[in-house]
Amino acid sequence: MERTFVIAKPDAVQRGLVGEIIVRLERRGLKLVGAKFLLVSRELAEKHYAVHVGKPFYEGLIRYITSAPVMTMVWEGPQAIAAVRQTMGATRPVEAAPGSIRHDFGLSVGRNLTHASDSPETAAFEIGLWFTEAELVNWQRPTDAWIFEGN
Ligand code: DAT
Ligand code: MG
Repeated sequence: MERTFVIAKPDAVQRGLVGEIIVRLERRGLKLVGAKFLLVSRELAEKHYAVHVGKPFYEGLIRYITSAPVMTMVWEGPQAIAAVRQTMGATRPVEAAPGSIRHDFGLSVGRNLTHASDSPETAAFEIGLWFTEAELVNWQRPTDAWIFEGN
C-alpha cells in the first residue's frame, strides 16, 4: 500500500474546488489518512519546492503557494502515487488528459490547482515535511477489500 501527498492549491481553495478534488479521489477508491487546512509559510514552501530553486518560475511559484490557504492531504491505496498523478493530470493543463482535474478545471501551468507527489521518495519526504506521524490516521474501511484486492 502506498501513501501520497496532495495539495489543493490556493486557486482550488479560492474557486471552491476543494470538495470536487476530494470527491474525485474518494470516488476513485483512495483512502484519506490525513488532512490539514493552512496558510503556508515561505519557509515551508521553500522546503517543499527545493527541487525547483533557480528555475525561472520558482519565485512566482513560492508567491502563489503562500498567497492564500491550501488544503493538504495524504491519500492511501495501491499505487496511490501514480493513481493520484493520473487523476490530477499533466502539469500543464492544456496537456492534461480529458477527465483529469487539471484538464477539467485549468488552463494555466501557473494556476494548475493541485500538487501530488511524483515518486515514492518524494512522497516520503513530502508526507514527513507536512504531517507528523500523529496527524496520520490508520483506519479500517469495510469496503477496502472491494477496492484494493488484486485476486
Ligand atoms: P507537478 O506539479 O506536475 O509535479 P513540477 O513538479 O514540474 O510539476 O512543477 C511544480 C509546479 O511548478 C507546477 O505544478 C507548476 C509550476 N511550474 C512548473 N513548470 C512551470 C513553468 N514552466 N512555468 C510556470 N510554472 C511552472
Ligand atoms: Mg512535482
